[in-house]
Amino acid sequence: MKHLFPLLLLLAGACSRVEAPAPVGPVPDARQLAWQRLETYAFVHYGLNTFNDMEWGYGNTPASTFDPAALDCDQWVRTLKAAGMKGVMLTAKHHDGFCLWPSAYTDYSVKSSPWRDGKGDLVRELSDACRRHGLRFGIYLSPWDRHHAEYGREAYVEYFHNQMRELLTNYGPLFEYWFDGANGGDGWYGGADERRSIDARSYYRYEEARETIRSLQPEAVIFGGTCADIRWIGNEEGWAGQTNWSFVKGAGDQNVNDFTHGERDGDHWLPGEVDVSIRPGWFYHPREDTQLKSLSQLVDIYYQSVGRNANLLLNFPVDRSGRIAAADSARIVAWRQTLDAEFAHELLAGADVEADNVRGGARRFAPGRTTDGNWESYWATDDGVTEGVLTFRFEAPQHVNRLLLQEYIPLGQRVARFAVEWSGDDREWHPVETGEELTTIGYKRIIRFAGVTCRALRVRFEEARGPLCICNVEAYDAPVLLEEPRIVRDGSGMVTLRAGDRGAEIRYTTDGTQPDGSSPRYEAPFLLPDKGEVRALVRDPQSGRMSEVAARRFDIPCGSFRVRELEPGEQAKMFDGDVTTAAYLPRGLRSCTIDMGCERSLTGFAYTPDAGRWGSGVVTHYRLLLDGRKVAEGEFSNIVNNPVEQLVEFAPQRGRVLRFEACALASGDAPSIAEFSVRTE
Ligand code: FUL
Repeated sequence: MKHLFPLLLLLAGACSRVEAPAPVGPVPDARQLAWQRLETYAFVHYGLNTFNDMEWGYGNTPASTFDPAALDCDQWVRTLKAAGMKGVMLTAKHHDGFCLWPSAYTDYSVKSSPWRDGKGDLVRELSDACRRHGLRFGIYLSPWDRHHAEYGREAYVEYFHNQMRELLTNYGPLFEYWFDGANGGDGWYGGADERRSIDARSYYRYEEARETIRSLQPEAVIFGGTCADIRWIGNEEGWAGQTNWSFVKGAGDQNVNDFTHGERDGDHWLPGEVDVSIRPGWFYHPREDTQLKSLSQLVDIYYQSVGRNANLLLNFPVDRSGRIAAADSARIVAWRQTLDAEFAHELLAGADVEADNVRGGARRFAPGRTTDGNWESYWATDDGVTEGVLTFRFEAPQHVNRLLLQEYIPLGQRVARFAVEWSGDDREWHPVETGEELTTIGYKRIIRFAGVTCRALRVRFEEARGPLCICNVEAYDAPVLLEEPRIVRDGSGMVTLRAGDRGAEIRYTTDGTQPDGSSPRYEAPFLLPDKGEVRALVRDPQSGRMSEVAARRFDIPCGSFRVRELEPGEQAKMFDGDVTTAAYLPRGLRSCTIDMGCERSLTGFAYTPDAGRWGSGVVTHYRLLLDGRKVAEGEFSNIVNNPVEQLVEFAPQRGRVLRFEACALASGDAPSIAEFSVRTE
């Protein structure tokens, strides 16, 4: 009888039509659903900043500076398509107000530049290239405009809406429309050169903007503003929360309490988008040519965004010539090839699937729906059943290290906690080893775990907001990733090389040449007491396969410098090459005095704030004195959103004692210094 029961249920289910589970709100609309399925698409930051080596132009740079010699949108789109990107978003206008299209409402645009003799239209060229290659196109239009004389007053809002209409009308269908939330206050503003503050919630008239977008571009999802369809994920580092609900309390994205995780009791569908740049900055800076994110960092970003129920908007800072730099294209194509290799052979398609509950016993909701390759069909449980077990059995032992899960989100996001287990004999079960909290799933969740050879895998759904609706489960055996090594130098000049994989060996050079399999093998930390460059790679001794090359250029070590205001233990954190340890100046102090021990000829300095989760004291405006003379002063643009090393260069200056002054802080009342170093002649 025990065995007959499921059969009878199935028969009963086949005879009567079993209703689909009722939605558990909130649910996505068709536009949000179509967007979610794009998963990965590209951002391009391009404009006057590219030519001025800036992140946030002030709004006073002449339009004539914009002069790419070999701009080629086909090259961008071909590269991005090869990287599996489904669309491209362009900064049609960034905070500096310069327009990449010949707007009828201003001369501060490509039409006043030498590029294509003032007849160019970059928005047109890119949207056309996207159409030719079958990619979607999207627009970023900065609400903040540091150039416009009327910014802060009514006339600017008219201008902003007029420009929006131009972009929505003239360039074909858009998949996404981005309103950036940044507003630093100060700007050139037609020569006024002052600080202007606005109330972003009311000033830009976002409600009206939404109506315009809806009527002219019904497919476009809106990012930012007060009526968003998707939400920022809360950082520019490339990760979503391990718990990531696609909804929040209240409409719009300006009153979200938790961007990174969403809100379980939310009533408004607002899925997350992870925006991050392939280099430290959003715009191109020659000094970042060697600071591309590594292959393994980019692979991590994929798992921490798409693998955590968010979409990935990956930025490419197109270079001054007007092309995606060769290293960036090679890296991103390698990234796609790595992901393709990781997801090459799906293992559950032929496996036997069983569930402990099937909605109404109906075939339509059977567990096999999770492996039929059809996203529209799903396994569901009965009303009131919010826990369940899905078991997959292999014919022969199988090595597995990835599991991909998808909920059928048209009916809402439900799962709040689950476990993944494996068994070698179908009797004893063990949890897989993963660093991840197994909580939410949503549109897609991908779990990486230490490989196991198993006869069976099972997913125990332990908590959900309603009956389970799982439309897809996949398993993979991803090949070992040869991560390039990490290169770190401490204050005394000792260099440590670290590989992600303990089974791999490291080969390196210190003379600026490319290492290969015959370069010296790294055994222990070594001394690099002066300026120099270290390059290293990881090699799999079995197959001889090698990783990409990691390279770092160092100036003199600063561990012998003395900071008058700090205890030795605290000052060491500024010079130890480790950005995860930060010195804080004593409360009330806004500057520190650094004695270099002897006179030196300096050409620059670099500052890194405490970018840790709980870090504060980020210096946004600085002044540097050398033996009492001012040698540099300015703003670290966008340091709050992107708290990476900030390099400031100047004409050579001789001296011994430096004074680093924090003229303004973004948060906290004590300046933080995770790293400080000098550039010498
Ligand atoms: C931020 C901006 O301030 C950055 O410059 C960049 O455009 C990034 C995508 O958004 O808020």
